[in-house]
Amino acid sequence: MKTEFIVSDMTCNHCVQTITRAVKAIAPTAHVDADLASHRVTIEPAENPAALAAAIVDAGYDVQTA
Ligand SMILES: [Cu+2]
Repeated sequence: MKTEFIVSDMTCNHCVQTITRAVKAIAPTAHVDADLASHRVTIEPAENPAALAAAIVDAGYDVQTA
């Protein structure tokens, strides 16, 4: 299963790295695609989307379900 979030305050490559690291911390084998232009973060597979969203929030970002 794939999940997509909109992270509107993901504005630079540092944000991308921080968010990718936060996701990988709880889903080490997931593929994370973070697109700055659309602010869209795609995670696949995403077995626990709520936990992934919480990890991104904990990293300091605002998460909306895409
Ligand atoms: Cu940034």
